[in-house]
Amino acid sequence: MAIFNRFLIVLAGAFGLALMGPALAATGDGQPAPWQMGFQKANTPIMEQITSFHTYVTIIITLIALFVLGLMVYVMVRFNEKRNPEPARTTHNTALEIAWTVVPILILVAIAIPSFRLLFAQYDFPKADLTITATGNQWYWSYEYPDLGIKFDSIIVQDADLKPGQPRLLTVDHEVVVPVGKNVIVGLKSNDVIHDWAMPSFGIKLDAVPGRLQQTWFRAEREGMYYGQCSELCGRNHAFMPIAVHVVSEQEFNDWVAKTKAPSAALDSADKVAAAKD
Ligand SMILES: [Cu+2]
Repeated sequence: MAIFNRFLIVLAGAFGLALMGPALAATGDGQPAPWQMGFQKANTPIMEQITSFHTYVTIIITLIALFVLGLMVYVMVRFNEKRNPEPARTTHNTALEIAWTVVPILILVAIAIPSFRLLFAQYDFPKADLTITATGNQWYWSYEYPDLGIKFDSIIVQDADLKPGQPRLLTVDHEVVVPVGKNVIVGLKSNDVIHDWAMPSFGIKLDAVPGRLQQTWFRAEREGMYYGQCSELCGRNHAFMPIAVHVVSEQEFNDWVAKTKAPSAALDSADKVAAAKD
């Protein structure tokens, strides 16, 4: 019995951790933090919805698991061979059979409704304030602001060249710059193999498929640097084509556009592209 009790304590601890983990672990804003267990802090309405849906489903899963565990413990204790040497021969119980069919259906409906609401919200594109195109290449991203005439490649900064405060494997030479609180439509393409434009704090993870234009959108709520990574195995340097989005005020964004469009500031990164390909 002592072993059994210990088993119960471990199980209860695991469930407790699973529930409390996301709340306890320090989560990074815009980038992962050491020992982080939950999601990164949401910076878009969609990611907020994803986070609360995740919490909701985790609670349902935990209650079901605890309920089944309780039933199993009860059966093992109450109806084991020693306590119950003469097993009953009961079969069929209409009320019970209806209950264990209807209750799971209700649980699934309770999960399906917020799940579809989230899915529709992700595909319900708001009116665009800004459109950008991200193109996956082996192994870097290139970006285009078609309405602003801006185009550049975004290439990882090697460890030796990092400035203080710049995260390793996530920092790029030219970030995507977007204004805060604006609806940004992202068009996604690929020049070679399947890549994936994933931004955890924006709630975006979308494949960039050759020969096909994919679309998603986000509206960042806070300024700052936000990082993601290519999330589709795309070859040898898959881990070295990070995504960095700099969310700035509208004024700063306009300044950046003016500066970037100036011919003298042409973002010539042919050498770095060559380096990224090696
Ligand atoms: Cu990739």
